[in-house]
Amino acid sequence: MADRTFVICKPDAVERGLVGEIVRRFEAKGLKLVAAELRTIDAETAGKHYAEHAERPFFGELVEFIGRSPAMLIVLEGPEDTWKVVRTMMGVTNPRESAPGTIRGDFGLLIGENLVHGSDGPESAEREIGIFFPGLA
Ligand code: IDP
Ligand code: MG
Repeated sequence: MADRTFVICKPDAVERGLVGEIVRRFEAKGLKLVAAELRTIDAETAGKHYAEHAERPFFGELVEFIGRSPAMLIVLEGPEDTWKVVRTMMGVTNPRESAPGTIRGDFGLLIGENLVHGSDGPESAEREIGIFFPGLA
C-alpha cells in the first residue's frame, strides 16, 4: 500500500536555489510527488506544525525562520516507510554532523538553516499533511 510523508524545502533551500536538486534526489530514489506548492508559512500555521517545540528556547527563531520567505511544501509517496526513507536522505538535524551524501550533509552548515523538514513518523506525516494540504484525504 502506498505510504505518504510530508516534506518542506525550507526558505533557505528556496533562497539558495536548491529545491530542484532536493526534489531531484527524492524522484531519483523512486518517490512520487503527490503535491507541491510554494507558499509562505504564516506564524499560526508554523506554530501548529512545530507545536512539539513550543517550549524550546529556539521556538521563536524557528517560527520566524520558517516564514521568512516562501517554502516548497511537498507530499511524497512510496511503497512503505516513506517518512523513514526521506529522513535517511535528509541526514541528522545538525548539518555539521550530517553524513556526506545526505541533503543536510552535502549543503548545510547551520542547525537553524538545515534546508529540509521531513515528518518523523507515520502519525506526524498524517498530522502535517492535514495541516498543509487539508484537501488531500
Ligand atoms: P528535525 O528537523 O531533524 O526533525 P527537530 O528536533 O524536530 O529536528 O527540530 C526542528 C527544527 O528546529 C530543526 O530542523 C532545526 O531547524 C531547528 N532546531 C533544532 N534544534 C535547534 C537548536 O538547538 N537551535 C536552533 N534551531 C534548532
Ligand atoms: Mg522534527
